[in-house]
Formats: sequence, structure tokens, C-alpha cells
Amino acid sequence: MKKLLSTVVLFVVACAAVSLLRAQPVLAAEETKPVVENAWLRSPPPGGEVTAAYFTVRNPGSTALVVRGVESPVAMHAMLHETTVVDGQSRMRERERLEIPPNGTLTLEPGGLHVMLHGLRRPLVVGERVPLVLLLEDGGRIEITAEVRPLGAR
Ligand SMILES: [Cu+2]
Repeated sequence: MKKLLSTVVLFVVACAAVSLLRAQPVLAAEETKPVVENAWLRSPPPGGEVTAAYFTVRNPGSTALVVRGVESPVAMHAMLHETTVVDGQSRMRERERLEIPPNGTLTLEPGGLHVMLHGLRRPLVVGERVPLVLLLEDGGRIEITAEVRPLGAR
């Protein structure tokens, strides 16, 4: 009986070891994949066709990711924008390039960097999830799902 038990234990340990080995390559790929957190966009005012989206992207990889553009099926035009205060006046300008450093993060938030969505194709409902895609210089894409939050959300 004791021998049978130890054979069973050995078998279980062997199976666990095999599944760990199998999981290894997947883990390695996952570790370098960018991670998107807290992605949301502001519900536009009724009838409004412009809004902004925000998120944080973490780059666990060892090379910088360079964002050169953005698109979304809900908007005719999407742009990378930055809000800056010049002489006490809040202004927005387009950014053609944003970098996510190796092992670093890029944060888009109200009052700073954001994705500007122009020409919304349909009304957006609070709570719905909207796709955005960041287009990388190397041809890669980062898929984002942003939650629509109320107009006054910060
Ligand atoms: Cu803007």
C-alpha cells in the first residue's frame, strides 16, 4: 500500500513538472506583452462628436515601444494629443510619437496626454466597452478596450 501511494505521488509530481515545462514558453511571451490598465473614455455631451480616451500602458519588454498612431472603429479620426498650459491657457497639440520605455509605463490622463476622438460615428452609452488600437512604429498593435464613463468622470 505504501509503495502504491509513493508511486501515485511520484506520478503527480511528474505530471506537475511536465505541465510547468509546457507552460514555460507561453510565460516567456506573456512577460514581454504590453499590459493596458484603467482604459476609459469620457461620454460626450448629448449630440457631441468629440471626446477623449485615457489609459496606462506598461511595457514589460526590454526594448522601447514607439506609438505612432491610434484608431478606433467608433470615430472617423483618432489622434494622440497632449494638453499643456501655456501662459495660463490650456491648449491641446498633436503628438506624432509617444514612447513607452523598456520596463516603463505611459499614462494618458485628464489634463495631460490623451487620445482625441473626432467624428463619433454613433452615440456612446455609459458602461459600454469601446475598442481602440495603438499603432506601433515596428508594425505592432496594442489592442485596448476602453469603458465609457460619465461626462464628469476624472
Ligand atoms: Cu485633445
